[in-house]
Amino acid sequence: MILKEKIAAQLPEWRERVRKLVKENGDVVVGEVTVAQAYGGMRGAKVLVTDISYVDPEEGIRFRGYTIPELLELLPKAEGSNFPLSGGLYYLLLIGEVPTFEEAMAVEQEWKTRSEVPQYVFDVIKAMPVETHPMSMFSQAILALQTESVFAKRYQEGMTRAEYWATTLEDSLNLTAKLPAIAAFIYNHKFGNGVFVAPRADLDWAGNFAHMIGKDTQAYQDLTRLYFFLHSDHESGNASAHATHLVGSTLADVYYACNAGINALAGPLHGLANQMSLQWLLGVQEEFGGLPTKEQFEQYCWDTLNSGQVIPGYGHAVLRQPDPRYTAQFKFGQEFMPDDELFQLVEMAFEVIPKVLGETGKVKNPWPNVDAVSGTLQYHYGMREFDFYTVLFGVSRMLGVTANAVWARALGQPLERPKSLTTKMLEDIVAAA
Ligand code: CMX
Repeated sequence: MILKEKIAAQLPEWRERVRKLVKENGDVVVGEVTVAQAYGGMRGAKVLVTDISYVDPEEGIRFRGYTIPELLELLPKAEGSNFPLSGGLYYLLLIGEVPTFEEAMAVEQEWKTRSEVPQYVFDVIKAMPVETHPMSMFSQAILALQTESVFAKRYQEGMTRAEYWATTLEDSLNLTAKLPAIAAFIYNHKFGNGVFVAPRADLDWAGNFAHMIGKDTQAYQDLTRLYFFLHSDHESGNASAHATHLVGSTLADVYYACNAGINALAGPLHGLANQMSLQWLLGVQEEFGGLPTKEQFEQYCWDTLNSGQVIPGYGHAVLRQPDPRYTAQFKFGQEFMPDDELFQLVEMAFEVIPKVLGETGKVKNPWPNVDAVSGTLQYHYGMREFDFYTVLFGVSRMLGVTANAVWARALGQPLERPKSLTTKMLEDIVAAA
């Protein structure tokens, strides 16, 4: 298998690089931890390592050193499409090189051969009350698949440490291959007629998701390709990536680890913000019976802030410029739905909200994040079940976290175990300082 061979070839050099770095420079100080960080969600504490992506405050995400606009150019495209194959993205995340079309298709082919979802997974979903949140169904489905883990089976049989990463790669491919079909099943079961739609042999991983939920247009397939590309990874400190890494660090297999990541993504401060942003925009539209004037919109923003709420889709813990994931989706909207009134509201929001947030004097980043537009694009194509949006995010995010899981195993990243202090200890440290 192409991914296994390529990683195996890179491993000796990587292992030596990390071994040397830690052995010869293990005492070099990377950063300090302040009282505010200890009590403030570890914001900005430099304690994780990943080479798969990096978020620069000004520039946004780079996947393996490449920006989003660069990758939209460079990654191989699905047949008849201008948008990247997810298989090519996964290759890039795992191998660190932009693949050829053939290499991207080799990953797509790997996924196809592993894509069949066992019936018991669908039965688990069907056994849940129909009002269950789609994220809960998605989480349960991934957990149900744990019984398939090659890593767990081989661990029981006594595999050597050298085999950890390859069995984790097996699990990662087996799991990610099934995610579009699982997500589509949840969508059809909860919001459609409950019929299972088989994937098409001629379609790619992302395009097949669009097909399996009955949205067979080129435009929606392309939006899905873009969406699955943009949401895949955002370095290691975000909650879904970190939760996956933490659980994986116990040598729990990828299914357990990804289940934790999905549960983290289900929180409103993380993956759920996309639906809140759309709801807020629909509220504006309803209030004014369509597009407001800029003055009316500005007042609406102040009313939201004065009532103690945040403006969803704006602000970020790390970024200090418009999120390039927002910009890529914004461009998609400009090209494919310029006359959509809700999208025009998104455009107006970009002109009004940063100014308003700037005037509060406290918001560190007044610019839009990835969630400020993603729901609007889905809404345009008739995906109006807000509860489902985070599942889309989850399908994509699993590409990043599983790629990280493979490399964490390959480089022998150990059990994560930071240290906690008591409030009294912090007070004593402060007094002594
Ligand atoms: N609307 C109103 N107030 C905001 C704001 C926004 N969009 N963004 C930040 N602020 C406020 C904060 O609530 C904070 O106020 P207090 O001091 O009164 O508590 C102040 O500005 C400073 O916050 P910050 O340092 O700029 O931002 P944080 O790192 O604390 O928080 C985030 C980041 C994303 C939680 C915040 O900007 C926010 O709540 N945004 C709206 C929700 C959202 O879009 N979330 C999705 C983020 C993308 C993701 O990670 O998935």
